[in-house]
Amino acid sequence: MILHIDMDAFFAAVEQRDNPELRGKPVIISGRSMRSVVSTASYEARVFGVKSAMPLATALKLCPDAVVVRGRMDRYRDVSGRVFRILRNMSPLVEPVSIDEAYVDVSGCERLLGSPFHIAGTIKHEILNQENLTCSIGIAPVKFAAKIASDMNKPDGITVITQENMPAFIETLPIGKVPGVGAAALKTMASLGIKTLGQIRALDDGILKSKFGVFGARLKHLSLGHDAAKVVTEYERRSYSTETTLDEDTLDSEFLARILLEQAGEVARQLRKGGVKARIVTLKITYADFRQITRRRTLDYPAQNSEQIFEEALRLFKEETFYGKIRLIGVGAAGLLDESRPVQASLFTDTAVVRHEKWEKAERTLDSIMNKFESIRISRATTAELGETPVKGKS
Ligand code: TTP
Ligand code: MG
Repeated sequence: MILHIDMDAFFAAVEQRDNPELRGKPVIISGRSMRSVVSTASYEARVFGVKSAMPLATALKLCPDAVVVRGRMDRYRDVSGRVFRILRNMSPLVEPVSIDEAYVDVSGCERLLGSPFHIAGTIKHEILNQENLTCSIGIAPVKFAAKIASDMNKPDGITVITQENMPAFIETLPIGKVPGVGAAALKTMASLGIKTLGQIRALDDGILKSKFGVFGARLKHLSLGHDAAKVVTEYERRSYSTETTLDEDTLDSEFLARILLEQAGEVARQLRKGGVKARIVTLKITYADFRQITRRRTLDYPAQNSEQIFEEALRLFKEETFYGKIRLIGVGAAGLLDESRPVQASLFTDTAVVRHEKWEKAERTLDSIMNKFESIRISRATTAELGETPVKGKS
């Protein structure tokens, strides 16, 4: 199951928490000029119709007694960081969406932490205890439903949509609530007589495609309760890569393989420096005519050493049928995992694991030698700058 957590009236709640005088009062977070727009408002101000993105002048007409507070972004970022830490203590699969919003996949945590509903309760409890703030949580088998659910009992609510409830949820869900359906799409929906997500199911794929393009196919999936989107951690979104534009276009595979080896070493070094391992290795090639291809492979065992990355990049290289000379070649690593996250070694042959670990150890030793070497170079450069050792040419 997937949880979607969204803090209640986030900026305003932080201000009310930090300043007891603001509690129970209508508070608007905004710039002070009358031309500013409302960033958010406390629930006391929302009763009057004050909303995010509304001009401050309009908001003050609706609610003249509101206290206008200038936002403190640094403060909200700090709080957000601590809230995300609470979430990461529950499950490693946390996807931050915005400063006050995240998905957490709790599928693997139930034996340890209890039912998703129980985990949601624990999260709310922790956030209240440690930060004195409330949030709302949606629980569902898929992301889009969890996101909609978190908004259904705001503030301070938990809403669960079970697998069994999904068909009924979809049947009655107003189409405008589906993430991605904006004002324009809503108008088209109205012209087609579509009011709920459930009605999409009966719509012909051709019509969906002609009216909404690729989003049409996604809507069809959602109407069937399918959402392929996975919870993607920050690490997984990041990637490391390096590429080289060749002095001369070439098809000399031995030469290109040597470059791949060097690039694999560089990528592996970046991974170790970042404290991450990669599950995906990519190969990028630009032909002399600028046509570009990228190939990727998911590894059986997350990599952090150059041997493994080189092996995979070379394999991708060998699988490719080249139709012309190459002008640029590059290696990348994606699908990153925290290096401290244990890998289920039982899934792999022991010899492979031992071999990878040996390489990693060797390269770490090399890293530390290189680091020392770099600091020697730096200290030499500093001395040189001070004029003690005259240096000529490149070091
Ligand atoms: P939201 O989660 O959209 O709003 P909220 O947390 O204030 O209220 P709710 O209880 O409905 O979740 O946005 C989070 C923060 O992002 C919000 O506190 C202020 C900021 N924000 C803006 O600055 N401008 C905007 O237009 C919106 C929507 C949010
Ligand atoms: Mg919020």
